[in-house]
Amino acid sequence: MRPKIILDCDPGHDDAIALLLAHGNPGVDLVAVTTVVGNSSLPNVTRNALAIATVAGITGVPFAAGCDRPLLGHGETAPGIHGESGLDGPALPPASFDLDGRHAVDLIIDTVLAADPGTVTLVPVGGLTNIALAARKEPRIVERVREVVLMGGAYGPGNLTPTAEFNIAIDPEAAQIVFAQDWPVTMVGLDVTHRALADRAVQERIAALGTAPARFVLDMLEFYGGAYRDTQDFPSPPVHDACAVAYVIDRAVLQVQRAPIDVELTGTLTRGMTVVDLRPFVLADEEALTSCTTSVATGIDAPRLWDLLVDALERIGDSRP
Ligand code: PIR
Ligand code: CA
Repeated sequence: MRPKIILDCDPGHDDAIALLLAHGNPGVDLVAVTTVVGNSSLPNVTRNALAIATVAGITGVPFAAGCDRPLLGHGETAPGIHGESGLDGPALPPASFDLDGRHAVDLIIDTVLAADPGTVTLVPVGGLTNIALAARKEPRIVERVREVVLMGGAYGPGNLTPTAEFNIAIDPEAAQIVFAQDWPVTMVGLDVTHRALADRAVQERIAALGTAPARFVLDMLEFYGGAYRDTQDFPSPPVHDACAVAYVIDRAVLQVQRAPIDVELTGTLTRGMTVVDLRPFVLADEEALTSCTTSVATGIDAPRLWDLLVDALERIGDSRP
């Protein structure tokens, strides 16, 4: 059975690449796209999502806007990495279809309840506000969802703070709710996403496709790669969110370890940190671990990720007339 994916995103350059991968890969069925404040304001990330849909020729998939702020506090955006628009670099075409009239939380709930149990995978790649609210508003989705594969967190260094990754830190309460639900959650964190960088060889493969969507990706990588070089000293940019989608397509992309995960809410230096219990005696207790619903990615096969991305772009082709 081809997994159905709901992509909950805040595009965002790597979100855009995740969306293109989910659309272009024939092994997964993209059934809804929802947006949440994060890399930029909700209006910006929603406009960006629709622009990407236009570029890639995505039709017949509902897109809905969600929360414009976190559960608590004011949140934070990332103009230093993604620009003021949230997707600086490429020219953004106007939307070619209307948003779904529902709030993202309702679109998520309706989509999960309408599908057969165990068929819908949630792929949150921004703050977890929409997903947490969906679980609270309609708890029956928790047992119906096949699994949650989220990009966020880290057991090593963070990126927003020394200990916290952006997607978790912008709404830690929501993240704690999502990790605590009784559904399988896989955390695809910076520990692996920082090990797959879209270097020159990858960019040359994309350039060789010669299509409009491929050029759009190159324009994105040029801006985003420059920002990563200037602000974080990266030689080439990571494409965080695409790693989560790739894992739904192909388990072999990531090495994953079952482990207890919780989110720090109160630490003065550690709010938003994902605390992953990797103590050897915990991991050795196989019986206790079987009732653990959380898993963490610890390794990545980057060449496999790039093959999937190039293949998806090739299949998308020149989708616009
Ligand atoms: C990436 C992001 C936010 C801030 C920085 N510095 C880099 C976004 C990406 O879209 C990804 O989902 C996650 N948050 C990585 O932290
Ligand atoms: Ca994102």
